[in-house]
Amino acid sequence: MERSLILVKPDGVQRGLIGEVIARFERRGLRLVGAKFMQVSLDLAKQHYAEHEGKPFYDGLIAYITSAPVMAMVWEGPNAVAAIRQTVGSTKPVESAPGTIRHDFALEVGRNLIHASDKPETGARETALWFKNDELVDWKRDVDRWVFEK
Ligand code: D4T
Repeated sequence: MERSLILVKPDGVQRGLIGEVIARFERRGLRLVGAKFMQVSLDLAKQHYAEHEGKPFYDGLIAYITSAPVMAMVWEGPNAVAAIRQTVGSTKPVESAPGTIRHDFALEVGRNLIHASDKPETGARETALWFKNDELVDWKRDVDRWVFEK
């Protein structure tokens, strides 16, 4: 089953949007496998955003993600990465489709509320970076057969 790391970033936490974000993924039919409320260390922030090192927005990005607590979660489902990216919306909130999280709650790329893994391989890598194996719950829901075709 495909997995994606979701972070409700510091602005989303401060604005009281954790529940809103969780509700949207629950309604979509995705299954939660791990969650923790945490302060991001500088070391973890640098590992998470390693691909952006050297870019003009890098320092601001590290400062933003470490500025206050985040809600880190792993969600799974068939095509979870694509489904979640669709629900999240484009990186730039003003380019996000109406009805997406970033469209409905954000205006600026540097305050875009939420992170979601961009590829299935990234989902696996980011899950391993943010969560230990014993923090992830392998479980089934009674409703799974009504949401998942197989
Ligand atoms: P994240 O990784 O935060 O979910 O965002 P995306 O996956 O949608 O977008 P990304 O990796 O391209 O960018 C990571 C992060 O950098 C910020 N950013 C990005 C920025 O501040 N200015 C920029 O021009 C870009 C491209 C926002 C998200």
